[in-house]
Amino acid sequence: MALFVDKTDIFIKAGKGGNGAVSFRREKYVAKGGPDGGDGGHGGNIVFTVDEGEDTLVRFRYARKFIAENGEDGRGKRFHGKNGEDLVIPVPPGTVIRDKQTGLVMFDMSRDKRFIAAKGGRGGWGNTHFATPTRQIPRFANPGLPGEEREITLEIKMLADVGLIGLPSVGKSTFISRASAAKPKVAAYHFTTLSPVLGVVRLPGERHFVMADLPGLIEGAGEGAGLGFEFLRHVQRCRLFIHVVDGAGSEGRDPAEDIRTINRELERYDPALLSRPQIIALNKEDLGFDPGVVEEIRKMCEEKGWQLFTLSAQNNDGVQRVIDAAASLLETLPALVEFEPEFIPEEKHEEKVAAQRTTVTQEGDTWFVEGEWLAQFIQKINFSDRDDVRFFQRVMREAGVEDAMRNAGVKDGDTVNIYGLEFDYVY
Ligand SMILES: Nc1nc2c(ncn2[C@@H]2O[C@H](COP(=O)(O)OP(=O)(O)OP(=O)(O)O)[C@@H](O)[C@H]2O)c(=O)[nH]1
Ligand SMILES: [Mg+2]
Repeated sequence: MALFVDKTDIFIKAGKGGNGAVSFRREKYVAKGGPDGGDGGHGGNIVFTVDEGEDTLVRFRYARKFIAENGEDGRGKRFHGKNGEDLVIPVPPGTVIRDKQTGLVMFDMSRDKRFIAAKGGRGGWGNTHFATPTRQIPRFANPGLPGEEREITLEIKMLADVGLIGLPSVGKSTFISRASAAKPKVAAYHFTTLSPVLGVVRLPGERHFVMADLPGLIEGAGEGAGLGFEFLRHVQRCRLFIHVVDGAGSEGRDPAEDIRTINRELERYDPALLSRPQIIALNKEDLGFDPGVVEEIRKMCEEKGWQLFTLSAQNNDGVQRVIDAAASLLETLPALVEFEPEFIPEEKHEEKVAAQRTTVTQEGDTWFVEGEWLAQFIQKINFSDRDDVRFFQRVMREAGVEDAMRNAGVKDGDTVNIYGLEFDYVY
């Protein structure tokens, strides 16, 4: 059996930014030139891309740590450190990336073919940035910032238009082998199919749709029984279900009850699945159906708005009618389900918690305003850009930094230093 891995946890870490350099120009006959320390390079990002040829996450079984390159430190003569290379991780189409801790969706790789899951740290500023009229000889530079890191969960949710659902041994694999070129194993025992199989169903005029044969579902699947739970995630994207039923009750079961069982499990797993359209494919007609049972199912289908077909997949009798019905129904249905990103990286929260993490202390004539977030935030601001400066002012105000300064006793005209940015305070 081919090894099938469709869910796995990995650790990703973007590169650290290089440190800014402290350096001074050396000139003939000049004791000490101006600062010329260059900036550190940015750390490499962790980037996910789609590999169309891949359909499992098996390559992540042994490789679970992904660390992108660090940025190089800046050097004298304004040399900018080299940026770290991005680390590119290809994943199969339909992979959903979640934050492991919260379980929230970070990105669905069917929305776009490229996603930066962890940003590299910014390189630190060299001391060239810190020369001010009051400080001609800045003997410090900023350190590079750490890259983002987190545990994430990768999960394949197959990109199939139609999902074949049903109890074990009802004939799902037989059906897909008639409807497409896919040739999954067919056998009389339960759980013959152990991993999802995709088949392309060809239609007239070069059209097609993608169908997925899934392992059988059983009572309790929605809560983890059997193999069903493992694979129910794959049907979440499906636009339509072909619900295969052993209409002859050949294993001594009641076909109408079987339909209810499967729907209960769908609902338990994800209530949204219950409103997905279904076509009931009453299979094994060659074994003979009880007319009373067929009548009961017909009523149930009318009530639910499901189409009903009888067929014998084994004899290839009636399969085409189910395909045709599925094809025309698909034309009326919305596109494949995509998962919205729900995860908000911490950075966006930083302004809100900023106030509690800001300290204002006086040393000599200068007020120092400090806070870990502030050290990072200030590096993102380009002080020669008016919009950036306005943004900076707004954050200082809204994050409560100005209040903190006033409360500490900073007065109009006092000298304030925020990580090397020195200025006269103006109310
Ligand atoms: N008589 C009859 N037998 C069928 C028909 N379709 C499938 N079978 C038989 O039913 C058994 C199960 O068929 P599969 O196609 O493997 O069933 P499945 O639903 O894929 O089963 P799992 O993968 O175990 O969930 C096999 O012995 C098939 O030959 C049919 O139309 N008539
Ligand atoms: Mg099967």
